[in-house]
Amino acid sequence: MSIFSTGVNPFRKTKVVPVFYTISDDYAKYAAVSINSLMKHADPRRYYRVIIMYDKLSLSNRWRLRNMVTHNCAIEFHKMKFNLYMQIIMRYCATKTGRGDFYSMAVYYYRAFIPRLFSQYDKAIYIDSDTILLGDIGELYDIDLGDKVISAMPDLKVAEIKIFKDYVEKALGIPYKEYVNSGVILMDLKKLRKLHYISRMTDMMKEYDDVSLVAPDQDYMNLILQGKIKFLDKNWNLPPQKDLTIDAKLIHFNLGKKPWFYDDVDCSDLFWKAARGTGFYGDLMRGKEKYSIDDMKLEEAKIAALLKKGEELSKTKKPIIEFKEK
Ligand SMILES: [Mn+2]
Repeated sequence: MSIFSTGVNPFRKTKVVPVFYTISDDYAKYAAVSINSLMKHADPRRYYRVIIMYDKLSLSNRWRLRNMVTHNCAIEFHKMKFNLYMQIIMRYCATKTGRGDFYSMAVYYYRAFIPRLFSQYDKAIYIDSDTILLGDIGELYDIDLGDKVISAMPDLKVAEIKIFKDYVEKALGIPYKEYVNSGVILMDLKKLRKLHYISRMTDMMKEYDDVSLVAPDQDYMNLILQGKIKFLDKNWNLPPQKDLTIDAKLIHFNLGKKPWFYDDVDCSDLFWKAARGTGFYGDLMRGKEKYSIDDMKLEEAKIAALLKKGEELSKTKKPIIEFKEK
């Protein structure tokens, strides 16, 4: 328990809902907005634990995040330790180009450590920082996984973009409707521990070290857990849109224009509303003002590079990655 941990005694409440975020300094402000929206929709009868996994997070960012604590929502920090698994991940990321720069790439893998590092929990939620809650996350936690290991939503970008669809089906050998997005995950940690999830992932990273995938962390998750995933209701991982129904629970600003940089993004009003009172509002405004044409071009180039990579890799006759059940 660090000095940043706080909140009421969890034993007085019947249900503790652990929610994990994985960030570095550049994403602290977006995570703060998501956490604020989570707290705004929290059920006063429940107790929540937001656990932030990080490697590089300044003291000032930790203080500002920690100050958001409420009577039934604790904020805790977990600094990633350098171990054998991390070593494999860092080495892997160092030689790849992809979804971000080197450090933010390693951050994508932290979620895979949750089962192993948090043995006190049998069930947990992971959510991306580019999200906004419109409903009580406790309801997501209550979903019964049955005999499945995780619950996640089939990836809409894959269904929508033909290159990604071909990539998933041909290069990974997964029917596109079964390929899920790793931005919102309900995890059965007991079952993931039994599967030795993190070792399976790092084993594959070692074996396929010479292949540069489109979304390696998410691809490996899908390969390892294929057939073990309960498909999550779409309301828990919705793309930004104009007409939201009463059932909308979570907006995910996935792989597209981010509301913190652009004006013409659906649901950006919800984002800025949730940004108020986080202690990061000024930072977010300044970030938006500073966002330049060059930044825009860089972002577009990154997406173009992903598409190009997907196109190249889907030319294969048989899947380039194969997961062997042990
Ligand atoms: Mn995301």
